[in-house]
Amino acid sequence: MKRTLPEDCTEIQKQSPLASSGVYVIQPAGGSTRFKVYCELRSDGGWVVLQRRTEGVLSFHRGWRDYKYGFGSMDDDHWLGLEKVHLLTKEKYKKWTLRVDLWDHEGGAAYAEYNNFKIGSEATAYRLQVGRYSGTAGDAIRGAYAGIDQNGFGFSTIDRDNDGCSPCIFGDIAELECAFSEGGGWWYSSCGSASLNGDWHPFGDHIGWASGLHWLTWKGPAPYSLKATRMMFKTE
Ligand SMILES: [Ca+2]
Repeated sequence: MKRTLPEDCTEIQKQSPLASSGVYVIQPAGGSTRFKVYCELRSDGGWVVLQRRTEGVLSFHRGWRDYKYGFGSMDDDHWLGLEKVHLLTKEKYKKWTLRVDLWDHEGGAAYAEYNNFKIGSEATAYRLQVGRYSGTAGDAIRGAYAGIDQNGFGFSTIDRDNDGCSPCIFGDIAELECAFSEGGGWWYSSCGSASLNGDWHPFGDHIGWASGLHWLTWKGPAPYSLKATRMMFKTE
């Protein structure tokens, strides 16, 4: 008999309620692709980790291919890969919640959750879709002011520009590519208020960098680079 793999981290938790967080192999519904994910198994569900930052050793200053397929190691800092998130969230019969956890350098923490989370195919530049916001960090994806909504935007990297700036004007600065100034890859929309894949900065050197880990509806307006971040998603 062919062994069937769990479709996601929620199913792992359902099959083994005592299972602990760690690296598991899953196979998204309706496909034959299987891959490793880090499952954060908690009382509020089984979460697939998309992104984790805790230090500066692993560079996030990378191109399209790395953001597509993922990089880093699953049980440490990493980026799961947009193609895998697409394969999981394209399933018609499931709905997903995205959770973003943020930690500052002073011992504080905040989070943002979005229902109806989905990532489009590569043909849409892995377009971001999020629904209703809830949480304590503010809705930085929709932005601290109008015109910078990242919901519905494609992904940009240093070698793939989908940021809507041609150029964008910020004061006396003309910005052509958000991925160059803010770093890493993100669903930049006229750059915007959220950017968690830039350069990691240690305590004491964490204020003022355009390239830092930003969630400006929680820490702003002066660019504050967060100590740690985690993005993860689970079925609703
Ligand atoms: Ca541009």
